[in-house]
Amino acid sequence: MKLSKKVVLLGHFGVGKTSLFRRFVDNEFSEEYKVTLGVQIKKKLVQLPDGRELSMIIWDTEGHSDSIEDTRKSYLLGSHAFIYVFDITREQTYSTLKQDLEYLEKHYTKVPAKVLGNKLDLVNEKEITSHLKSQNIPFDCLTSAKTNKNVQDFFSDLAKDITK
Ligand SMILES: Nc1nc2c(ncn2[C@@H]2O[C@H](COP(=O)(O)OP(=O)(O)OP(=O)(O)O)[C@@H](O)[C@H]2O)c(=O)[nH]1
Ligand SMILES: [Mg+2]
Repeated sequence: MKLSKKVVLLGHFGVGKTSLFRRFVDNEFSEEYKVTLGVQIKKKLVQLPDGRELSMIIWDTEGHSDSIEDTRKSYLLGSHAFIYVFDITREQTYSTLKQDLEYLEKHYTKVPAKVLGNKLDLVNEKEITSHLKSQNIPFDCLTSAKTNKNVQDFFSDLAKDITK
């Protein structure tokens, strides 16, 4: 049977959701900022280490400015994983992180949520890591959609996680 999973990119405006999506699916990047309206969906075939092939259906949603509760429920329903993206250069984009994760956990109990800090090319990795830790900001990975740093590894690990 065909293995297929829905993965949803979430997070504040301009954090790089679309850029990560384009980098992973098409290996492209643009400096130009075009706000996403609604959602765009693309499929990416991922080869798993055990030989199976996963059809990852990735939903790139429009950003939210306040709380994640503003996100349409239809984007979230039926998901197998959430990727919560924030911009490590803008504190405001992770100011609601903990409440947002609690909201997802409460309403989508069985769906894992991974937290990604993006735009790693703009900061010093050691400094930002200790800053986030000192603020108790939980994150799974730091990436740069621009340089491609950690992007492929992040999605490969996610693919393994959701097909265990
Ligand atoms: N330097 C740098 N810029 C980035 C990176 N990722 C995205 N950007 C830039 O940040 C801006 C916003 O990126 P988008 O990918 O459109 O952000 P988004 O989260 O999809 O925004 P919305 O759709 O409005 O929610 C664009 O100008 C991108 O070029 C990154 O890793 N490094
Ligand atoms: Mg977007």
